[in-house]
Amino acid sequence: MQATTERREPTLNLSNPQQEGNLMKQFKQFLAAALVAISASAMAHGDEDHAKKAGPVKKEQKDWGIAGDAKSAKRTIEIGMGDNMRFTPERIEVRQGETVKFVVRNAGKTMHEFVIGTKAENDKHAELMVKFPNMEHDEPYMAHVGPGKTGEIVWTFNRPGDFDFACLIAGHYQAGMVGKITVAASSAKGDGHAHKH
Ligand SMILES: [Cu+2]
Repeated sequence: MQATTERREPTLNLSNPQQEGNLMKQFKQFLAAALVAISASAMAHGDEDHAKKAGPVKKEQKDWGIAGDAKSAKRTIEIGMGDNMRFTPERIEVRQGETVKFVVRNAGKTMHEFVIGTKAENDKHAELMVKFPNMEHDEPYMAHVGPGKTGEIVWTFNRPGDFDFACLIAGHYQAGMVGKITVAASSAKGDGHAHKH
């Protein structure tokens, strides 16, 4: 037994230090390549999103509304996102039936996202994002915005209630990157505009 040899990974064959060095080198190269691949896919995620927005949006009724058409959006709300894990503004009020175009600007140096949902839905989704940080998620009620970029979504709030908007990127949601949306029930039938006498 040679007690003087350096002990490292027990699974490697230490009888040949040269071979061990090569293995280590290969492993490091592999790691470097993997990191490049990961960051490339993270970037592609953002770009891809822009391309997708041009295509037809799938409209599915959610508790917090339904995908809207840009041409019926009479209101634009600008939202700022920052690396301080905050949205500006943090509170939004809309009326039931309103279609809003959100212009979401990322002033930070890291990726952020704007996801509308119920608190319960966002909680669940955020948990998944922690388990699978690279999971693909893209829905008409979310915008993934790269650093310095701007994203847009159009959403129709056809159901009243209190909802959230949030950045579900792992760590961001947990740091409090959440805002509130209140959708006031339209009191009158019709669109409420025609009530002047
Ligand atoms: Cu974020």
